[in-house]
Amino acid sequence: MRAGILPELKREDPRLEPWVEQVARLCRPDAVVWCDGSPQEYDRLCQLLVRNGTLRPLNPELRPNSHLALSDPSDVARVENRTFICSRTREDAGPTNNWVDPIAMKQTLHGLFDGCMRGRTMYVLPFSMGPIHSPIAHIGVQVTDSPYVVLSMRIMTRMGREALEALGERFFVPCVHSVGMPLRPGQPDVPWPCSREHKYIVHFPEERAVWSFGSGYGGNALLGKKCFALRIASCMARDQGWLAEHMLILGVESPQGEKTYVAAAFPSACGKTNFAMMLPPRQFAGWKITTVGDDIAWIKPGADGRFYAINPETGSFGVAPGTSFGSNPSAMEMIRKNTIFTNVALTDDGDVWWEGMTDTPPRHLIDWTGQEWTPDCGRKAAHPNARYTAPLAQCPTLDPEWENPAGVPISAFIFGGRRSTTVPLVFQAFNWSHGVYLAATIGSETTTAATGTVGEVRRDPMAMLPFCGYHMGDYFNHWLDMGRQIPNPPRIFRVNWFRKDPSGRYLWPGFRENMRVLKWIIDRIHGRAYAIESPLGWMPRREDINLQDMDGFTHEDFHQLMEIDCESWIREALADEELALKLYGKMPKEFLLDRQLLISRLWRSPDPWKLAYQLPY
Ligand code: SAT
Ligand code: MN
Repeated sequence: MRAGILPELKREDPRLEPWVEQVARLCRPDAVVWCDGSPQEYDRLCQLLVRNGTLRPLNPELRPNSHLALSDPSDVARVENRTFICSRTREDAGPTNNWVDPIAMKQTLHGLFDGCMRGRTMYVLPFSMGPIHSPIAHIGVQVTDSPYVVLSMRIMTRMGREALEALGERFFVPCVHSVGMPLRPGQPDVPWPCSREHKYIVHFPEERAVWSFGSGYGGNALLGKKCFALRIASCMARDQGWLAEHMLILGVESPQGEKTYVAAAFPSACGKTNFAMMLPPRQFAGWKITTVGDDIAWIKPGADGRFYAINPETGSFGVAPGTSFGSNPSAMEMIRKNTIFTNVALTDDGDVWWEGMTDTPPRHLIDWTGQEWTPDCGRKAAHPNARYTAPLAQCPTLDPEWENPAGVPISAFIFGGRRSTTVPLVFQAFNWSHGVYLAATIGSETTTAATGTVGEVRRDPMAMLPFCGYHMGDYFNHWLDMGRQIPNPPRIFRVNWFRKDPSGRYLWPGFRENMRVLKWIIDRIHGRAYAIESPLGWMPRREDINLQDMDGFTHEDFHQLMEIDCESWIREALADEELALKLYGKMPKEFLLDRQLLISRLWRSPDPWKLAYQLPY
């Protein structure tokens, strides 16, 4: 094999320029442009993409400085089956990741990247994940031949001159991205270039490097996000004693000014953004939810023995369908301007639309595939995984501390999945290790955020199944260990907003009504709320949650929501066994014990538990 950048397992020269030169020598772009992150540069690139048809400017009156991009229909979501963790050994990647020997993968990548940027410009993007100079932040440099990715990275990260200056001669995570379609002379560029044959989203954890080929969409291409901030960062966090998590961060402010921060993990497209930006219902006058982040949290133990979290990102890459002034008014405000929309529909007056944005669809649209669309045509107007990319700074619920380099102190972790059966609305773990067990054994129905089957229950530990860059068993042990590092670890809760009754109706209204559950969580954190001991953990009774003025929500609904069906939970516990078998030697012994305890609690007659709901305390 030719000597190039890929064969080395360690970058011998830590400086940026030689690395960029090496990548350019391999990819052979027509030009190399270093991005400064300025608004002028952003405008220039927008104009370029409008000229070549990738972006369509939206009506400046309705959506100032905003654009629509329509992707290739083969490039609409993360590709988990094409995502690889190429650690030195298969054992390090673990059974939940796709592994290929790093040397073999480098050979493959070398062949793919060789000359892949011909006819294109290679952009160099230095970016900081986290406030520049924050002790929790880290710097990456992405090279890409996609100007759309440059624009998105400018919204999603602190990209450009400042990051470059902060980098100096220090460590950075190198991220190489190509859409994988070199331009041949005389051949016109296509609006959404991407390789239909070859997609490779590759991580080299020991090198802390990312190589992504063949996709221009979301987490496949904005390498600061899932590739660096989760898969590579999770390895850094394991080695350095911190946590890189798929979590939103929000603040809860009481009418008396008491401020509590929590972090919450839900799988992709399960409502993290809605929860992070929630406007409490009117029964909670004076209560305020503030947003620090809606997707990723980097968390380090502070000198005072608490966990401190930052949001490494500056933007929101949120699911558009379902977002409305009813479901998430803050997000709707956030995306009023300076936003890139991908795979949504275009209205006749040059604005955007998607399913769920309004009750009545417009009479005519151009759909996400560029075709004429009418309400009776039988097709969706927006792709179910259509996204907006918007600056978080435009979010009306933004927390004043969101850029504090020290982070915000975390008092609780909330874990959830999408489960139409079995899992109650909310319960609290008995202690840290039980909480880690509850988080590790979450099942969730799959969504359109990744390609593949939708609606299938899969184990998605800590909502990190597609994002943990190393062996899941080691990851669990790391979590257990982190709890031992600090004197008073955050409380851990599980929630499920998605339980249905036998007729398929959602039992819980969700969205802003989730404040009712969050309030109980906050009161538990501060030792103010009652709970009964259920087989699963501490659970609120009806009178422990404010359920005032919930139209149409009955006592019976609450009981169905909170019901623990022992048979189903025994089956859940058996599903843990599958995970344990997969992780064999690395499943923490604490989990095996917790499972035994769970089963022993479940095997008592279910009646006393049902009765507990009626008992006074
Ligand atoms: O990974 S993406 O950024 O494409 C979105 C998600 O799955 O959360
Ligand atoms: Mn996500």
